[in-house]
Amino acid sequence: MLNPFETKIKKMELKKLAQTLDLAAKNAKPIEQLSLSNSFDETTAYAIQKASLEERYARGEKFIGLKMGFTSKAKMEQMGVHDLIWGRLTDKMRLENNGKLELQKFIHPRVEPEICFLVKKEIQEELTLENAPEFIEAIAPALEIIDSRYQNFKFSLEDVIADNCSSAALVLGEWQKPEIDIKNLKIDLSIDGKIAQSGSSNAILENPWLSLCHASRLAQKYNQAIPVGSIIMAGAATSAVFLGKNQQIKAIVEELGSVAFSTF
Ligand code: OOG
Ligand code: MG
Repeated sequence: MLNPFETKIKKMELKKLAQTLDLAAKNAKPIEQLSLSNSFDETTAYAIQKASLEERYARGEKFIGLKMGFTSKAKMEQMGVHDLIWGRLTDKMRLENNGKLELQKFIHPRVEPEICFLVKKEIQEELTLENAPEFIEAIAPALEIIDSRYQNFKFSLEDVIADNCSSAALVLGEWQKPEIDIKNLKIDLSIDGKIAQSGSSNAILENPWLSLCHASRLAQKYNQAIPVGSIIMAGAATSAVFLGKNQQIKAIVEELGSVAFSTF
């Protein structure tokens, strides 16, 4: 047990680390991995993440949902990290479908194709594969733009959790009926009309619905509400690809359709 004085120090340090990460994102200036000079566990990493989001909320950004990370082997292997993570999304991160992404606002952004769920009933329990569909209004093809605030996109599991799981931006395609079977759908990521990554929705925990179940479990564990209208990104189906200027990015998900943006 920490005595109240130690708790206070800890809170101050937490806030300082959260502000450091928030500023790095805001100014698009990378920082050294926090774990190189601080020792903190996964629970503390989530507390830093929460505190960094509070900086965003204080600037008027609104919570819009959650994202799951490292739900596919391709991503785990690419980043050398081996556990599921989750982060929080805000309205400012959302770019309209076919919109333009200004690369200058990011450090070293990468893009990855995903699937996104829209919540129709508040989630206050850990969902199962059986009851999860009752909570979902629609499903859309999605693109996530991740941008680690750490130099060289290098981090430990605790570092990336504290950094809100590299969340930077997202684009959603048109919402589709949730009855569509989303297992085993082909997912392609194309850049300037050429396929850059190709995978299957099966790569997402062998069933993207399972990612939603994990999101509900983790939200319960960390006391994060998932109100009606929230979105939940299931995690990338392929490795992520670095973005360059003046590119046309598109994800095509079999049955669900496509989603796109361009860079400048
Ligand atoms: C962390 C974010 C992982 C996913 O879909 O697996 C993620 C990172 O790779 O920087 O968003
Ligand atoms: Mg992702």
